[in-house]
Amino acid sequence: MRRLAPVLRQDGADADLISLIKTILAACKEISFRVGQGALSGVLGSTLDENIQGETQKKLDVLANELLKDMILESGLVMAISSEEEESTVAGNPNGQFLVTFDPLDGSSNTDINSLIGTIFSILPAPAKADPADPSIFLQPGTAQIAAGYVLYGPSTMLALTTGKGTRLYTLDKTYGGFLLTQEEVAIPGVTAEFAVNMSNQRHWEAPMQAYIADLLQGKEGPRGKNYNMRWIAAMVGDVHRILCRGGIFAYPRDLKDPKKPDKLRLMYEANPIGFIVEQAGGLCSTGRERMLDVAPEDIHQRVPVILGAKNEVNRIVSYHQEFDACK
Ligand code: FDP
Repeated sequence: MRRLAPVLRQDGADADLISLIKTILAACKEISFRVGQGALSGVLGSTLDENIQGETQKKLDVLANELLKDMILESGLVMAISSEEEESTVAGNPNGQFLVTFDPLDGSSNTDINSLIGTIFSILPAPAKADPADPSIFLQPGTAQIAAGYVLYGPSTMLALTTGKGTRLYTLDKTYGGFLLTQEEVAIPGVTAEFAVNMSNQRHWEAPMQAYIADLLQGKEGPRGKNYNMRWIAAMVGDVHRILCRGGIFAYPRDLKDPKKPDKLRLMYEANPIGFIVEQAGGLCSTGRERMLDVAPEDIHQRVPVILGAKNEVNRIVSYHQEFDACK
């Protein structure tokens, strides 16, 4: 089985990029170890604090954030980092070539139930001669990403990674201590009969999403003429991983439950890296109205609607949005 570095070299990654990816993964291996120890590691449960998003921080969120932040900044390879758990960006080496934005622990409400969680990261180019303390250096569209990945902490610890040459899956070999290539090329089938969405929000969605899901739920007797199955892990990394492994679609659409917060997922460290991984695996990622990787970011913590996975289904959801918008 092949190790990570030779695969990255074959894909044209230079030594600094490989070194940065290995640094991120060193932090992830430590997170994986702590997660694996569960209650024995003393890091389950919540802190008394809220993060910038107003969400209660889990102890593991804080630990994962500190590990990633410290190790990435110590590498000297990055100009700045941006994290879900940090209000603003954190400056690094003014001469660093890269920026890294990450969600240290996605799906953290799953930590206390021994279920899937993961770390999502995105590597962007650092603009030349920029101020490392200026958060606007991160405001680049997803198309600018140099690499993106997630590490899934499940029964095995897995890495999905792209540098723009396809999406590859690696598995952490805990005896050797490194990630080994276990799937050379991920290909998401264009057609599916499986969807993942939080149905408890159904009544709050916009009309096109309501109409699309209503059609799926009618199954064989409805306009789609086949039965659909639903799966919901409630951690985006987990749901996306299933889609990379066996297809499907995932949506966290806009909902009107709280008009001040119509979208849930974060563009820079959730939707964009996952969108890059999904596109490189032959799928699509959209807001419903725009390709995710084309969205021009306005804020490092910006939220967006997310619809991703099987090409045909994402295209169909986009067409529901177009029809709806044309009639407005
Ligand atoms: P979490 O808040 O637990 O970190 O990142 C947001 C996320 O998880 C996604 O991973 C997941 O798909 C979604 O939120 C679940 O949120 P709801 O339970 O509010 O639907």
